[in-house]
Amino acid sequence: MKKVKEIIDKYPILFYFIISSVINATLLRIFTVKNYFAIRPLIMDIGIVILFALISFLFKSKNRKKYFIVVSIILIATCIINSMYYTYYKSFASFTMLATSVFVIDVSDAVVENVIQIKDIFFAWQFIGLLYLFKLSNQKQDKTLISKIKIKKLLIIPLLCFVVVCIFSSPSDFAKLTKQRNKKNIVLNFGIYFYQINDLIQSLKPQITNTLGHDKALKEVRDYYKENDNKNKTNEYTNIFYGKNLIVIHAESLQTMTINKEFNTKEVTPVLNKLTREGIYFNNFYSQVGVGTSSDAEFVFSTSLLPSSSGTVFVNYSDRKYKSLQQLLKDKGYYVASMHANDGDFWNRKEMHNTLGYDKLYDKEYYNIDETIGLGLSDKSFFHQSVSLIKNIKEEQKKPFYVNLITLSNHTPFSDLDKMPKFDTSLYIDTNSQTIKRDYINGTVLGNYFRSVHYSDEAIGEFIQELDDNNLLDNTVIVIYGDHDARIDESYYNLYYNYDGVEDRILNENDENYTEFNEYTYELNRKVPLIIWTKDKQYKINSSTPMAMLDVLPTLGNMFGIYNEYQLGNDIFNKKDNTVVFLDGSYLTDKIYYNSQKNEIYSINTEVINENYVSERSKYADNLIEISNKIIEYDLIKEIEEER
Ligand code: GP9
Ligand code: MN
Repeated sequence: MKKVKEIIDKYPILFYFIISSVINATLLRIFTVKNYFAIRPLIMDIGIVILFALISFLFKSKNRKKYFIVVSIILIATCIINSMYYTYYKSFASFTMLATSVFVIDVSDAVVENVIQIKDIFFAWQFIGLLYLFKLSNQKQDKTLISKIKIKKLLIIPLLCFVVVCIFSSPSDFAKLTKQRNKKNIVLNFGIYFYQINDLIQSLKPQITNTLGHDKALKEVRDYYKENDNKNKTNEYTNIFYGKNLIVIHAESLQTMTINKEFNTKEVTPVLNKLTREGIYFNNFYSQVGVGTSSDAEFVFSTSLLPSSSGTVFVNYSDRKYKSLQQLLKDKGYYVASMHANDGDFWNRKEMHNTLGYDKLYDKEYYNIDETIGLGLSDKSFFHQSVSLIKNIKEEQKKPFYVNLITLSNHTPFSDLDKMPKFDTSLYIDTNSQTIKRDYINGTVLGNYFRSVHYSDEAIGEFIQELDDNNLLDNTVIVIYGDHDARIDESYYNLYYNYDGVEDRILNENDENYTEFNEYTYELNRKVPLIIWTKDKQYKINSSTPMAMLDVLPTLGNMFGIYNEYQLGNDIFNKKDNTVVFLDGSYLTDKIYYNSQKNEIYSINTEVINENYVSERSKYADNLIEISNKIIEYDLIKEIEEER
């Protein structure tokens, strides 16, 4: 203790720097991955911070101050950025995402409200303390220098920390370090500072690695497609929509939990509910998006490949060759257009829609922005103006068309509610003498979300009606998918599921009617609807098979008589035991949800599964992600096509 006190007295700034940096790193883990008492990342944090502190002695004493200021700013920024990033993406920031972050900043107006929280700013306390110590030390100038020999000796401390962490880590923990998708896992095991340093090293590696890497990748991808050729597999849905027009609605942030949901006997989505009853409805459908959110959803839908694990395909890999739904229908003689009333450069759509094979992108320039909601033109006005555009396409092109419409109004933070119809999510309790009104979720983010979805549903209803009025519904198939979940914080769901209106309190696990809503149920609740509907025929099919965005092109393609030999998904009507693979290697089947970051299983039903079941599917998930990344990174579709 005496020795420690001596060190504190002699090097107060150094000591403060170490302690405060470790506290911030711990807080970051508590705020994000919530591992409160993990020893391993703590030792790693200590090791790294001591190493940084020792480096300060390489500077002359007058420069040491500047050194601490710069390093502290970097470490604090690491915590603040990652804390905010986690709130929105439930993942950690990466240098490879720098290009993508421009678009995240673009939607910042919408995001700020939900993302920046007091806790993020809180990390800056470290800096204030540092400045205060500097002020004190100005009075008694700190001129202490340590000899280089002593520094070398002191290096044993961080070294020892690293050795201890290594001893208590498994080989697989290290194997994960080179893969960008294991972010949570790396922070859980090694702490935030190590994560960010590792991320920097990984992102500095050249994008196109050596020839050997390329050749290996090409062989693996070729072999994969040889083993997974489903070309001649047909089923009762083959060609049912052959030659018909296709209108796809990319519904912003639409989650399945809104379907068939009622508040005070009023349906949230009466239009969609009707479509799900009449058409082909997939009620267990998941979007697979990374940081490219909307654009990733579009990419997976169009190509049946997964989003890239490093960067965003729309932004970083728009120059690659892809086989897409757009291209395949164009080959069949379709006119293919996309419509979105936002800036055409957003998510690099102008370029990427061209790459995907769209004939034309009707962006903001083509619309009269006469009513705005949230990010831009309201869905109702957007759909209304789009009907005229579709009508023109039909008249001018004189061929079948595929039109893709990307909505905007239901984007977080679900603002401008006054421009939407009223939708009351309060609770009314009837007692003998009176009716008591409870606010319940009304006015919360979740309540606002339901109201915003109600508006979107109404907009879709008006759109379909207008299409019908203009004879655009005959011989046309409508596909609607939610692009990703609405990213509503878990805390709102507890109120939603466990509110007792009579007693005006939230139930807890000791209460009889308590519904457990944990991180796994949250993940499963992120599912989005997929509806295929045509006025021409009522199919009345309701599928509960686990299905992913990856499976849309194979499934829909079969109905339209097209096949993508580079698809990684499955025609869901040929595959009953489907596995939904998420970008971090987690997956879902009809029996389990497997969390790859925590290596934990959440049972979906009571069926007992063996270890083989888990390991086989883990291998399948890892392989699928690898194959997809290699195709994109090395531009392998182009190469394989050229060989033919
Ligand atoms: C922007 C819109 C929203 O044009 O598609 O994108 P998101 O923030 O959902 O990725
Ligand atoms: Mn979106």
